[in-house]
Amino acid sequence: MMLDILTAPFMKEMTKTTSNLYRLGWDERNGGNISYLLNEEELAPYLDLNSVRRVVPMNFDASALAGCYFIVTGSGKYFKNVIDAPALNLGIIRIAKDGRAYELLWGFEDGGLATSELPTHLMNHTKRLSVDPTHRVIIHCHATHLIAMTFTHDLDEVEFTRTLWQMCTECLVVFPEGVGIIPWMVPGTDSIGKATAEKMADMRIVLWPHHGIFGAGPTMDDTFGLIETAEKGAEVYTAVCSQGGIKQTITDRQLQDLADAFQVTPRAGVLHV
Ligand code: 2HA
Ligand code: ZN
Repeated sequence: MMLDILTAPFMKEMTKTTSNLYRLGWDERNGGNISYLLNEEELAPYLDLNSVRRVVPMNFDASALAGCYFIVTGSGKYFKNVIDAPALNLGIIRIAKDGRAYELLWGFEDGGLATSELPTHLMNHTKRLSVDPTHRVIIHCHATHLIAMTFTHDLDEVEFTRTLWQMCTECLVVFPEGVGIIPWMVPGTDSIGKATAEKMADMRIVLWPHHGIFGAGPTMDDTFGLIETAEKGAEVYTAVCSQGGIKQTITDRQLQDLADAFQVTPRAGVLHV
């Protein structure tokens, strides 16, 4: 007999994370999307993996992920509503053998589809898995202060990274590789997926100016924590600017000492020591 899938650990992580993102104000309306790579052993107690509900074609090649399972948020669905109706707002999909479709195994019960940002999610997963075999989670959200900062701060990655590192001592330790920034682009497209995934080769955070952020990591906690930490840096920056600007900050020398103490390697070219 199958266990109740609503009690599965990965399901709880999805409902908790979508609720938290909503509560934090980073996923208004249908904003944001999450995809979480699952393995067969995690799913098998809850789901008949031979029973495909629907096959949905995709217009890009995801063959690098053929046979991979993901739990994903739905296109047009509200994070606010996930906790009360997971089977409407979430879906479990498997990438088809030829990489040109996904098979829906569970969820999207009103005929819904996987997130509109699926190309970016799948391209990011492919890229992150090629550099980190433990990788599993991609989260996109509309983190308020980070979006605001893309209006007021230089969009140069090195400058943006240094500012975030300066705003909270934790930032450098949590994302020593810094943040990637792509140009403004139309969301939901293959092109924005490709541009984001290119950055994901070296970085787990990519900013979409005037839109939001993508984060990647091996666990839901880790990925959520990464986004939270970057957003905290941006929130502090906002307060600092509104208090009249920076009078003193963490120096590059101090940031290097911090990196040495925590044994992380800061992105090259940011610190001048
Ligand atoms: O799914 O956030 O970028 C809604 C979005 C698109
Ligand atoms: Zn978005």
